[in-house]
Amino acid sequence: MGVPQTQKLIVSDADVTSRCRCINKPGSYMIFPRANRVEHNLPNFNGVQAQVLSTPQHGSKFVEHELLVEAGGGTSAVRNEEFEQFLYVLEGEIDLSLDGKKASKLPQGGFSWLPPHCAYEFTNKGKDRSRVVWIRRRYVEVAGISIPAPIISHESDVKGEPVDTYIEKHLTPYESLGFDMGINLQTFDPGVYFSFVEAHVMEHGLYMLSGCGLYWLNHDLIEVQKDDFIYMAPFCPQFYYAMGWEKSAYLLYKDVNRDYTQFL
Ligand code: UGY
Ligand code: MN
Repeated sequence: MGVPQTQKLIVSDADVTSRCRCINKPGSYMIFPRANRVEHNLPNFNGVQAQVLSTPQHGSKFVEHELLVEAGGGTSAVRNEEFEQFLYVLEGEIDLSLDGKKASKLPQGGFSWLPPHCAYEFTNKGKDRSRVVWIRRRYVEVAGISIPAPIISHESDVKGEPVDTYIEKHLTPYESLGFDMGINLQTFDPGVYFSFVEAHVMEHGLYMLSGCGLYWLNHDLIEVQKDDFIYMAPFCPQFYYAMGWEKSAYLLYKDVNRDYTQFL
């Protein structure tokens, strides 16, 4: 009996798995390159394909997507959710409107933080597809601390400060205790590395914006590059070495400014 056609295909393609860079170590970390993602549709969007990057199914206390928004695509109705949200334009542009007001154009590098129950809608009015990182979590309210107002801005309007061995921009100004969602844009010169191995309760959703490097996670050393997503679980030991010939940069979610009693 001959080898079934499907099996022949698998054998001739066998080397694909040896080149796979996707790693999933639940409770520790996940490396999720674009090449391995599978898209699906979401309710209340038109012309949008969603890549799910992180959800509570594998342990994160936040939900992160990459949205692929076709020209003319976007939300199909006003969204008003109980979650706080962060949007960052990786490529292309979106027109974002809050509370039915005039839309603001968010080009590549544009971002928005929205408090819970902030009504919003967006459309891609450009000619090309846009790619948007979308992070949501449940806001932890604290008596006596007011919930911040929405932010719409661009990363070039945020001042970078030297932190450890690299430059950090706080896209959410989490020096203010009203923010429990920290969003950093961290930029590294080639050859720069952390001054110490970090281990902390805060979990991370990390999106590589440019360049490449080596991430050391829980004693594994892994090559990472532009467009990779990385999840780091609470207390995962972490260390980054920037490599290559250009600066590398990533967008980093971390939970901040709360005492974790919400999980008791
Ligand atoms: O702020 C942080 O936790 C950050 N330095 N971690 C990281 O880049 N892996
Ligand atoms: Mn960290």
